[in-house]
Amino acid sequence: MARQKKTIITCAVTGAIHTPTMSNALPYTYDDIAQQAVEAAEAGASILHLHARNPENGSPSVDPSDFAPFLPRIKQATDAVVNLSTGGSLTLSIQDRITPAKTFSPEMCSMNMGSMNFSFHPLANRYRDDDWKFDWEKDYVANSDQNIFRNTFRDIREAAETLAPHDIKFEHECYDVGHLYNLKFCMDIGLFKAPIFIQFIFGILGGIGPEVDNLIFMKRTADRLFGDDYRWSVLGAGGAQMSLATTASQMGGNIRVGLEDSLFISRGNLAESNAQQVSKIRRIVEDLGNQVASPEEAREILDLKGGDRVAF
Ligand code: KMH
Ligand code: ZN
Repeated sequence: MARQKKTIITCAVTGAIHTPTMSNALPYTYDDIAQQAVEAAEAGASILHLHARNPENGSPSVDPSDFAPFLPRIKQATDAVVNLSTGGSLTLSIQDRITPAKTFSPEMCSMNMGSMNFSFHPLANRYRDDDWKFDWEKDYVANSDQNIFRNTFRDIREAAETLAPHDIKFEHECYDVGHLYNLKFCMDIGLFKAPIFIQFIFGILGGIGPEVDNLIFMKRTADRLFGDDYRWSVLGAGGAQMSLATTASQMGGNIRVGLEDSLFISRGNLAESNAQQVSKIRRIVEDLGNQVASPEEAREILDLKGGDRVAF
């Protein structure tokens, strides 16, 4: 596909993997999610990938009432594209998971492209029993070794068909090469229209590992399957975040950072905020000779419907 001139930075602000004990910087109140999202946009993120959390204890939430308090604040304070997660729970049904996207009709939302093991249970070993800040955290993390992240073809079809009237661009989350073939099948039956936006994901336990060879393999496969009909971005989970983002930007791709994907700013050092990660990767991208896309440029590259057509 043609090399893109500007690099879109997505910031995934809080997610549903990490828990409050793991970092004081992880936002979970409405105020903190709003503030960190706005600061990430000011630092150079043109897309904000957002999950909600219970503001009392930080547990992941797909309840629209936990999105409603921060979405208008973000919209008023930034021009960034809002992208809502539809993968915010490893146990709830696809209909529950897409309820926030259905309610708020954002410009973008995630679309997970296959069922898989999805685990972060090794993180539980880093904490002693009395370290955990909230009751739910230890079991949530330790028991993720029994998670099946369910995204069957029927789930994907239901999500795509339910959301079709909203004209939302999907961030197709592909955690392994087979997910690209799932996506191709879904495109061929007319569920998604070009240009599609693929997030290549590396380093989730249950998905493909964070090696550069794998990035090249995923990219080549996508080139073969989708030709000019796709745009792409890379998310390295954990320690691979900054290095894979750097490589992806040099290869002409877009990149995703944020505390959803890694809590660190460098090896062994927790990030102070989402904005700190965005500033770091922006500096790297620019030092290496690329330019960062503005929200308007991201809208053009991804053919988005526009910030005036959302319902918040
Ligand atoms: N947590 C990421 C590895 C979603 O929100 O739908 C993938 C993700 C999924 O962002
Ligand atoms: Zn997410």
